[in-house]
Amino acid sequence: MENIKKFVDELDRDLISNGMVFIIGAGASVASGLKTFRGEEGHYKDHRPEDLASAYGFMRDPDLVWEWYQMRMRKVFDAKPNAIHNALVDLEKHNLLDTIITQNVDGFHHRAGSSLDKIVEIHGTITKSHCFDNCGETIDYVAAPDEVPVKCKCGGLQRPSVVWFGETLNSDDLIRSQNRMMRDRLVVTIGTSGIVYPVAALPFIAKQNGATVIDFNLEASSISEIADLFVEGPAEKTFPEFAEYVISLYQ
Ligand code: BV8
Ligand code: ZN
Repeated sequence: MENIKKFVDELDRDLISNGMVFIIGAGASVASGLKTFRGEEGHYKDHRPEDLASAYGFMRDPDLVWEWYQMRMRKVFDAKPNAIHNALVDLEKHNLLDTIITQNVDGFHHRAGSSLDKIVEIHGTITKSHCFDNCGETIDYVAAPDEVPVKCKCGGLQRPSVVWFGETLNSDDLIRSQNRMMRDRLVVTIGTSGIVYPVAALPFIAKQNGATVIDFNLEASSISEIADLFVEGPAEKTFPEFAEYVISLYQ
């Protein structure tokens, strides 16, 4: 904690009062009981990402893919946001949060109380599905579907409203995120391995543009190597301490 306090004390105060930008990865939901993608316990342990999180994999085996999402939806709806999500809500309440760019599809930020207009679900959400053949039919879920694959009214199949590998991200989301990777910003990454593009490029763009980057992660990654401060440890412990200290200085 001392390293965090010293770093924050020496920061240009505008960086925080301008509103911080957060880039969130699967590690931020571990404390809620969700798995990461690439850890030893990770989702991708038994399958390649392309087999599960891709349109090709879905077309080849919609049952396998829907069973995977059904299992994840059950965990998401049974789980709840954790201290990281709650600390972000506090920072927003103190006008110290500009944007949450989350790669997570669990919807925890909104459930914790973050305002929708502050959240960019840049890889979509597991709480919705839409027609694989784009007939326009969509479904909002409050629980995991009992029957999978989920059939669509048009006779086709529904698919989870997430961004799969090989699919482009929503361009507005991407432009909005890239526009914040600027010198007048403090960019904070929490629990992401920095492997999946184009989101993985954001912290590097931030550094190139003169922004300040803090990385919260259990272990070093390509992001921690370029970060101005790397806070090693479980972010559900370290990040709330950071948020509390920042709020104590700026409230
Ligand atoms: C695209 C939604 C244009 C679905 C996901 C070769 C080189 C470069 C890029 C590519 C390439 N080949 C293909 C690509 C592009 C590809 C890509 O980046 N592949 C990677 C694997 C190399 N990207 C795409 O396809 C993207 N689209 O580029 O379109 C295009 C089109 C065609 C062809 C080429 C390009 C779309 C990417 C989006 C994919 N969808 N998810 C779903 O969730 O089911 S990605 C998936 O990974 C999740 O969204 C996840 O959030 C995301 C990133 O992973 P992380 O969040 O970082 O999670 P991870 O498990 O990796 O790491 C967890 C971290 O937490 C670890 O560092 C761990 O140490 C830490 N941690 C754990 N516990 C804690 C903790 N930290 C703190 N506290 C703890 N307690
Ligand atoms: Zn349909």
